Amino acid sequence: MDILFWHPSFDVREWSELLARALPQARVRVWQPGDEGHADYALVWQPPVEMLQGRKLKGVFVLGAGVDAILERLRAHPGMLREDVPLFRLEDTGMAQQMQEYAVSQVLRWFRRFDDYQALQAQAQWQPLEEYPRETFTVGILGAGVLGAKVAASLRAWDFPVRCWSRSLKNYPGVESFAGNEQLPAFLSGCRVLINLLPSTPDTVGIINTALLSQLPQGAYVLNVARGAHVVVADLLAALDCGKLSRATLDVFSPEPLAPDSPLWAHPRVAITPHVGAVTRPPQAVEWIATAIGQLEQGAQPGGLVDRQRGY
Ligand code: NDP
Ligand code: OXD
Repeated sequence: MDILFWHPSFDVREWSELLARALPQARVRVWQPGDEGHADYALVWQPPVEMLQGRKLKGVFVLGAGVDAILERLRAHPGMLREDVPLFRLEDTGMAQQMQEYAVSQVLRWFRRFDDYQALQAQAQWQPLEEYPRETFTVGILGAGVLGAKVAASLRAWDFPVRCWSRSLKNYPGVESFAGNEQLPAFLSGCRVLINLLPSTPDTVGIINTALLSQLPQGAYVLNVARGAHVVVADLLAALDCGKLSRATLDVFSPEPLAPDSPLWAHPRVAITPHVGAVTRPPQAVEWIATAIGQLEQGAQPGGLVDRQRGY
């Protein structure tokens, strides 16, 4: 079995060793320009167009949860990947726990007003602030898939009211579910905190804009850990500056890295992390891919199949 590998920054040695252990029958090679040799599978992140073009592969595995980058490239170069080659993405493989850590720590920081206390400390002010009632500190999650569902469960464990919004209705314990554009206003009107965990698709690009933000309660908080393309930055800044939003925490940007002259860097009520919400963990990812390849070889259908039309 021949596996092609391409990633702009991953440690190829580590991945090759893990793959050799998990799939001893596989020969793994890093794709080089001009390589048109036989391959059964490809493991990729933002691959060059020529790497996959025309190849009759049994499967392509994207080495992350989001497939927006490869699908955008595919829209620009329709011949880049044959229609009959199944495209898979990673489901969880250790990312859900990281997202839970990020979301819970951020929500608790806002709920306990630690940023406000930090500002008071800078002025040497001893001033207890009014507490936020937990029962109205509702957290709403845009996107209720693999990561959104786990983040919702972790916030429920802290007894916050939690709601989610997705395309189809969900039945997650203790979580209020809203679905479709018609239920978006009702969902938003109760979100003291809005967490974005949607995939970036033609339907969701720019969704966090003035029209959406204006439907949140006054003084809401926004956490974007999905994709930068979801946020209209000028609209977010306007909502912060007029007091509609209390604070925003952003992990993802368009483009990345965030430009040094972006007004987001210095904004006193914006917190920034460099796309570290949940990183791919090689051992778990390889285990998951090896299992999926085993299933494909047996004629079974593994999870993580991407619907190219839907965009996720
Ligand atoms: P999933 O595909 O499992 O979940 C996507 C969710 O979004 C589903 O609930 C889906 O609804 C919903 N959705 C999609 N389109 C729409 C729409 N038009 N309207 C309403 N709901 C919609 O993805 P994951 O949970 O695995 O990952 C989510 C995203 O998180 C990734 O696409 C990636 O961009 C981002 N990410 C960011 C990382 C970081 O480090 N910051 C790391 C990993 C991922 P339904 O269930 O009804 O289909
Ligand atoms: C991903 C990411 O999609 O790292 O996996 O953002």
